[in-house]
Amino acid sequence: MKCKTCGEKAAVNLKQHHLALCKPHFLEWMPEQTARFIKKYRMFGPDEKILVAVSGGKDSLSLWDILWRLGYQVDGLYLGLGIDEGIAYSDESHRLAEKFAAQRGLKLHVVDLEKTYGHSIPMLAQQTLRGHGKPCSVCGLAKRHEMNRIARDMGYDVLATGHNLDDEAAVLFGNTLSWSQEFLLRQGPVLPESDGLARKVKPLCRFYEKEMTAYALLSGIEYIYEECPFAVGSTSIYYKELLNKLENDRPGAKMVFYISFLEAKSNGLFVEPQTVRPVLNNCPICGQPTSSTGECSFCRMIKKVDQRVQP
Ligand code: Q46
Ligand code: ZN
Ligand code: ZN
Repeated sequence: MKCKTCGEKAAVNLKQHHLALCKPHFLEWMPEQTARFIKKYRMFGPDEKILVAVSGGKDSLSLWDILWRLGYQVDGLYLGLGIDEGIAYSDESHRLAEKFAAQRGLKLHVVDLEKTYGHSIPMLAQQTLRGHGKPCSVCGLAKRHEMNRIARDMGYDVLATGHNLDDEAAVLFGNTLSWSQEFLLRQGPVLPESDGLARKVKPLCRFYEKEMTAYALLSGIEYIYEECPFAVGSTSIYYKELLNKLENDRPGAKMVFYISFLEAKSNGLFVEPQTVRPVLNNCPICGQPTSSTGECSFCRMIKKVDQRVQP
């Protein structure tokens, strides 16, 4: 197969786009497409300060690389979750995120949960869930809280995450199975800023996972291959497998599923109900907006665990 642009031997075959490209042209095509999506969905402008949440995986490091190549002012944020079940997942992903930043002279903020709050994710999960369920709910709450805190405190305009099309299609599939109106309304490439919450964007939401792997490998990004050990057996992986079966039989189905949803949404299929929005208060501990009248759920969780583990 030959590169559509130069006729040299192709390195990747993007079946769903009917496009084969050699390595240099693929590495040009990905940032060009990303720039197109940033503009199309009005994610951010050239003067805005971007904070990328990096996990040490292929998607977030590739996103950082692409935004840097496109010339944006973009720093990274690594959250040390303290996960070392079976493999030193957090240590290794931290090492790779640091290495990536150092190689390019980029700034990486690091927040270690255990050092900052006294508890890692497995500790918090152990104390709050008491052995019932995976730590992902606790982890999601902590990640949202910390990403917003750093974005706000350090003066970033926008928070970018490396969710790809496979991630977004799996979330959409889950939201559709239960017709979760609230989640369907919030799902999309941009979640606007509101009441002290940073704008969130997903510039890779139209790239297949396979494309992201090809970008990371061909551009020589060293990333952690292992998934978080708690991801094993998760519902989102199950949905991804189902969607991959569909994609195998009907190439492009995943993309159509997601893009049609975005189009339907912009055509008014999901209309925000005319209800009064809850008044948000500021958490007395961290100052972040919360719908509760007291502390936010993250600070409540930390306080509860502090009390439990006190000798
Ligand atoms: S939520 Fe769950 Fe992830 Fe946190 S505990 Fe691991 S799998 S890292 S995206
Ligand atoms: Zn070429
Ligand atoms: Zn709080």
